[in-house]
Amino acid sequence: MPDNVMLSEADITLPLAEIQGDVLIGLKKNAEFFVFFAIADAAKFRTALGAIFEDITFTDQMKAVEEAKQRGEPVPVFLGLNFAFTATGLGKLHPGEDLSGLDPSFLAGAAASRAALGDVATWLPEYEQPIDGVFLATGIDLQTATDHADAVRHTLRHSIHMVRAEPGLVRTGGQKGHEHFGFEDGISQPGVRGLTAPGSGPGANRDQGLPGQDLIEPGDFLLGYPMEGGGVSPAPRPWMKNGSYLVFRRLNQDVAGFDAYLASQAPASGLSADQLGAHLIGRWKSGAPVVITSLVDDPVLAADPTRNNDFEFGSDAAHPTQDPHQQKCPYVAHIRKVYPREDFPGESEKRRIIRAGIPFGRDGDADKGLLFACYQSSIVDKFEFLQTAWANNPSFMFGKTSSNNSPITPGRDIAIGQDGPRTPVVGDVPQRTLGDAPPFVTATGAVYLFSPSRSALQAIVHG
Ligand code: N7H
Repeated sequence: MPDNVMLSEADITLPLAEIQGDVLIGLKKNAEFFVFFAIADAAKFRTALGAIFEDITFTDQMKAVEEAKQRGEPVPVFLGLNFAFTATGLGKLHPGEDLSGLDPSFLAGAAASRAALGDVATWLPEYEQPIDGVFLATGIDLQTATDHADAVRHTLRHSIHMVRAEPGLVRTGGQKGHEHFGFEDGISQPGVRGLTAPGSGPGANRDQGLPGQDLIEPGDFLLGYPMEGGGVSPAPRPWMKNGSYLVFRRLNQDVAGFDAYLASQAPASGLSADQLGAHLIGRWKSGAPVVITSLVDDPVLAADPTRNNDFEFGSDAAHPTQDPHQQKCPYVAHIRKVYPREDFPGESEKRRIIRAGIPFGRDGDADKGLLFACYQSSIVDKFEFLQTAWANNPSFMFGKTSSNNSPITPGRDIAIGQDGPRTPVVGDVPQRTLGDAPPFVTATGAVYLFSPSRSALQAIVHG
């Protein structure tokens, strides 16, 4: 999350100590283990959870860490720990409780959505096994995170079977913060009303945090709160309030294939391979948005949080960045597909997720990619909608034209789109349809989980 998560005490409306630390702010990690497990003995699990309860990280702690960073103080070294459970896990921990009313895709489990999402790759065998929960254990480096995860596993050892441990690690060699294709990640996250400080000072937009960072209702991420567009996110039982759904996807990245595609399609696109890569993602590798700087990278802009997210694509005539005919950023660009901003006013805001992933694998490894993680109040209406209705849909964004009035059919998202041919369309006049790209990102495992509040975790401990 951008560096402006600081509020005066009077502004705080969310019970931050109730919300697990990864949900809204993220555990701010260099290394993170996702340790998936099956619960072998629920009674022993309650006892073990009680024994490590004080180690679980909540949002008030993460906010204190953020504030220390903003004051320029050294960030205290801390070990992040969060828990989340699948529907089967909640069933074991809340025997007899009616879970109906929870998100249908959560209840069905991630495997049930594979065909609808267009997933074709084989999952690692562990993800075909029953999984009841995950703990996230973070640290300042891989060794610290490993020791931390081992200590938690030791505490839980008589109550769980470990199914799979996924080590995530930020990249090294000057690539910290960049995902494996080489692009800076984690720049744009939604602001959250009740947590993110609204813009202040003359001319500041009080509906944004940092410039361009729209403040979104908390109910889009947490159960039991008002949502964008009206209504309250359903928390069918009182203990579900302040919880959030966690979508985990182990996404392999074919970096060589992605680079080869850019090199092969550059001539037809009228751009260099670097420019084409930036146009298909929507940002340069530095993070600078192409709608602001279309043909040359601007690392100074990229590094400035007051400017690197301050853009719109479409209909907001008052905004200096306008691009109705994809002269600067194609409609197929990953960030324009999954967050079309003012291309789709009113709807874009309802589809926000909070991303909390981390790369896995090292640069030379064949098996590498992103441990994609995102939080939301509805898996159906957020992650699954983004993947199927927008990223996988070649016609989205709908109804757009070139400046000579010919319709634009953008194509599937080149980063994550699947479920059919991917022939991205770039440029205005002439529009250029590029060659079919195989999916460079494939899911080799996925789990849908629920991240409970502090009270809900306490209730698990007390049975
Ligand atoms: Fe994406 N990439 O490098 O290609 N993503 N993403 N993502 N993504 C973003 O602005 C990437 C994935 C979103 O607010 C950036 O923080 C890769 C899934 C959303 O303007 C980059 C993978 C989904 C945003 C990447 C991947 C999303 C976003 C720009 C998989 C949801 C914010 C950095 C391996 C279905 C858009 C930034 C905004 C940004 C990449 C997965 C969604 C560089 C490699 C599965 C909502």
